Amino acid sequence: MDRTLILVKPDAMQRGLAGEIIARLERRGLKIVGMKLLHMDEALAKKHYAIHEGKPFFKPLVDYITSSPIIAAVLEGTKSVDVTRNTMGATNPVEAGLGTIRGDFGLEIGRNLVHGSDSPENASKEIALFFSPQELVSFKRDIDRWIIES
Ligand code: DAT
Ligand code: MG
Repeated sequence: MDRTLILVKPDAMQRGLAGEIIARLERRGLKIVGMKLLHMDEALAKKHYAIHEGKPFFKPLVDYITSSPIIAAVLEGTKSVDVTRNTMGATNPVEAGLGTIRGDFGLEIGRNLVHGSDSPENASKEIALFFSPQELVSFKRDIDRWIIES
Protein backbone atom coordinates (compact mmCIF):
# COMPACT_ATOMS: atom_id res chain seq x y z
CA MET A 1 0.00 0.00 0.00
CA ASP A 2 1.62 3.23 -1.15
CA ARG A 3 -0.27 6.11 0.40
CA THR A 4 0.45 9.56 1.72
CA LEU A 5 -1.42 12.25 3.63
CA ILE A 6 -1.72 15.78 2.35
CA LEU A 7 -3.22 18.83 4.02
CA VAL A 8 -4.28 21.89 2.06
CA LYS A 9 -3.26 24.46 4.68
CA PRO A 10 -5.24 27.54 5.78
CA ASP A 11 -3.35 30.01 3.55
CA ALA A 12 -4.13 27.92 0.47
CA MET A 13 -7.79 27.59 1.49
CA GLN A 14 -8.10 31.33 2.05
CA ARG A 15 -6.42 32.12 -1.28
CA GLY A 16 -8.66 29.75 -3.21
CA LEU A 17 -5.83 27.43 -4.20
CA ALA A 18 -7.23 24.12 -2.95
CA GLY A 19 -8.38 22.98 -6.39
CA GLU A 20 -5.09 24.00 -8.00
CA ILE A 21 -3.05 22.09 -5.42
CA ILE A 22 -5.15 18.94 -5.55
CA ALA A 23 -5.28 19.11 -9.36
CA ARG A 24 -1.49 19.18 -9.63
CA LEU A 25 -1.15 16.07 -7.48
CA GLU A 26 -4.00 14.33 -9.25
CA ARG A 27 -2.61 15.13 -12.71
CA ARG A 28 0.68 13.61 -11.64
CA GLY A 29 -1.18 10.29 -11.49
CA LEU A 30 -1.89 9.97 -7.80
CA LYS A 31 -5.38 8.79 -6.89
CA ILE A 32 -7.56 10.42 -4.25
CA VAL A 33 -8.63 7.60 -1.91
CA GLY A 34 -9.92 9.80 0.93
CA MET A 35 -10.82 13.45 1.38
CA LYS A 36 -12.48 15.68 3.96
CA LEU A 37 -12.89 19.29 4.98
CA LEU A 38 -12.21 19.79 8.66
CA HIS A 39 -11.16 22.36 11.19
CA MET A 40 -8.23 20.88 13.15
CA ASP A 41 -8.35 21.48 16.88
CA GLU A 42 -5.28 22.12 19.02
CA ALA A 43 -5.07 18.51 20.21
CA LEU A 44 -5.00 17.11 16.67
CA ALA A 45 -2.51 19.77 15.54
CA LYS A 46 -0.18 18.93 18.41
CA LYS A 47 -0.35 15.22 17.59
CA HIS A 48 0.18 15.81 13.88
CA TYR A 49 3.19 18.07 14.51
CA ALA A 50 4.48 16.25 17.64
CA ILE A 51 7.93 15.85 16.08
CA HIS A 52 8.33 19.65 16.13
CA GLU A 53 7.37 20.11 19.79
CA GLY A 54 9.90 22.34 21.56
CA LYS A 55 10.99 24.13 18.40
CA PRO A 56 10.54 27.93 18.29
CA PHE A 57 8.04 27.72 15.45
CA PHE A 58 5.86 25.06 17.14
CA LYS A 59 3.23 27.36 18.65
CA PRO A 60 2.90 29.57 15.54
CA LEU A 61 2.61 26.38 13.48
CA VAL A 62 -0.20 25.00 15.67
CA ASP A 63 -1.97 28.40 15.68
CA TYR A 64 -1.70 28.59 11.90
CA ILE A 65 -2.87 25.06 11.07
CA THR A 66 -5.88 25.48 13.41
CA SER A 67 -6.78 28.96 12.08
CA SER A 68 -9.34 27.87 9.47
CA PRO A 69 -10.86 24.79 7.89
CA ILE A 70 -8.46 22.75 5.79
CA ILE A 71 -8.70 19.82 3.39
CA ALA A 72 -7.11 16.52 4.38
CA ALA A 73 -6.68 13.92 1.67
CA VAL A 74 -5.07 10.53 1.22
CA LEU A 75 -3.32 9.97 -2.11
CA GLU A 76 -2.32 6.60 -3.45
CA GLY A 77 0.13 5.63 -6.18
CA THR A 78 3.69 4.68 -7.01
CA LYS A 79 6.14 6.28 -4.53
CA SER A 80 3.32 8.55 -3.35
CA VAL A 81 5.35 10.08 -0.50
CA ASP A 82 8.27 11.11 -2.72
CA VAL A 83 6.13 12.11 -5.69
CA THR A 84 3.95 14.30 -3.48
CA ARG A 85 6.92 15.98 -1.82
CA ASN A 86 8.60 16.60 -5.19
CA THR A 87 5.39 18.14 -6.49
CA MET A 88 5.12 20.32 -3.32
CA GLY A 89 8.69 21.60 -3.42
CA ALA A 90 11.06 22.51 -0.56
CA THR A 91 9.70 23.42 2.89
CA ASN A 92 10.81 27.04 2.47
CA PRO A 93 9.00 28.43 -0.60
CA VAL A 94 11.93 30.76 -1.25
CA GLU A 95 14.03 27.66 -1.94
CA ALA A 96 11.34 25.67 -3.73
CA GLY A 97 11.82 25.23 -7.47
CA LEU A 98 9.59 26.89 -10.02
CA GLY A 99 6.97 24.45 -11.16
CA THR A 100 6.42 23.17 -7.63
CA ILE A 101 3.38 24.17 -5.57
CA ARG A 102 5.39 26.04 -2.96
CA GLY A 103 7.73 27.54 -5.57
CA ASP A 104 4.88 28.82 -7.69
CA PHE A 105 2.55 30.11 -4.96
CA GLY A 106 4.55 30.68 -1.75
CA LEU A 107 7.02 33.08 -0.20
CA GLU A 108 6.95 32.49 3.59
CA ILE A 109 8.00 29.27 5.34
CA GLY A 110 5.15 29.71 7.82
CA ARG A 111 2.64 29.93 4.95
CA ASN A 112 3.73 27.13 2.68
CA LEU A 113 0.33 26.01 1.42
CA VAL A 114 0.49 22.26 1.72
CA HIS A 115 1.61 19.40 3.96
CA GLY A 116 2.79 16.02 2.72
CA SER A 117 4.01 13.09 4.83
CA ASP A 118 7.79 12.66 4.78
CA SER A 119 8.06 8.83 4.92
CA PRO A 120 5.79 5.82 4.43
CA GLU A 121 5.91 5.14 8.19
CA ASN A 122 4.83 8.68 9.05
CA ALA A 123 2.22 8.54 6.28
CA SER A 124 0.56 5.53 7.95
CA LYS A 125 0.54 7.30 11.32
CA GLU A 126 -0.76 10.57 9.89
CA ILE A 127 -3.46 8.89 7.80
CA ALA A 128 -4.70 7.15 10.96
CA LEU A 129 -4.94 10.52 12.75
CA PHE A 130 -7.32 11.91 10.12
CA PHE A 131 -9.17 8.94 8.62
CA SER A 132 -10.77 5.70 9.73
CA PRO A 133 -10.24 2.74 7.36
CA GLN A 134 -13.93 2.95 6.36
CA GLU A 135 -13.39 6.48 5.06
CA LEU A 136 -10.85 5.33 2.45
CA VAL A 137 -11.53 3.62 -0.86
CA SER A 138 -9.12 1.18 -2.37
CA PHE A 139 -7.88 1.08 -5.92
CA LYS A 140 -6.83 -1.98 -7.85
CA ARG A 141 -4.16 -1.69 -10.49
CA ASP A 142 -5.13 -3.19 -13.84
CA ILE A 143 -2.05 -2.96 -16.10
CA ASP A 144 -2.13 0.77 -16.88
CA ARG A 145 -5.17 2.03 -15.06
CA TRP A 146 -6.54 2.11 -11.57
CA ILE A 147 -10.02 0.82 -10.83
CA ILE A 148 -12.00 1.54 -7.69
CA GLU A 149 -12.84 -1.67 -5.91
CA SER A 150 -16.52 -1.90 -5.04
P1 DAT B 1 7.54 20.04 5.70
O1 DAT B 1 6.20 20.70 5.85
O2 DAT B 1 8.18 20.38 4.39
O3 DAT B 1 7.49 18.55 5.94
P2 DAT B 1 8.77 20.25 8.32
O4 DAT B 1 8.11 18.97 8.66
O5 DAT B 1 10.22 20.37 8.57
O6 DAT B 1 8.50 20.68 6.80
O7 DAT B 1 8.06 21.42 9.16
C1 DAT B 1 6.65 21.45 9.30
C2 DAT B 1 6.16 22.85 9.07
O8 DAT B 1 6.68 23.71 10.08
C3 DAT B 1 6.63 23.46 7.75
O9 DAT B 1 5.77 23.14 6.69
C4 DAT B 1 6.61 24.93 8.07
C5 DAT B 1 6.98 24.98 9.53
N1 DAT B 1 8.42 25.24 9.70
C6 DAT B 1 9.43 24.37 9.51
N2 DAT B 1 10.62 24.93 9.75
C7 DAT B 1 10.35 26.21 10.10
C8 DAT B 1 11.13 27.34 10.46
N3 DAT B 1 12.46 27.24 10.52
N4 DAT B 1 10.50 28.50 10.76
C9 DAT B 1 9.16 28.60 10.71
N5 DAT B 1 8.34 27.58 10.36
C10 DAT B 1 8.93 26.41 10.07
MG1 MG C 1 7.12 17.49 7.65
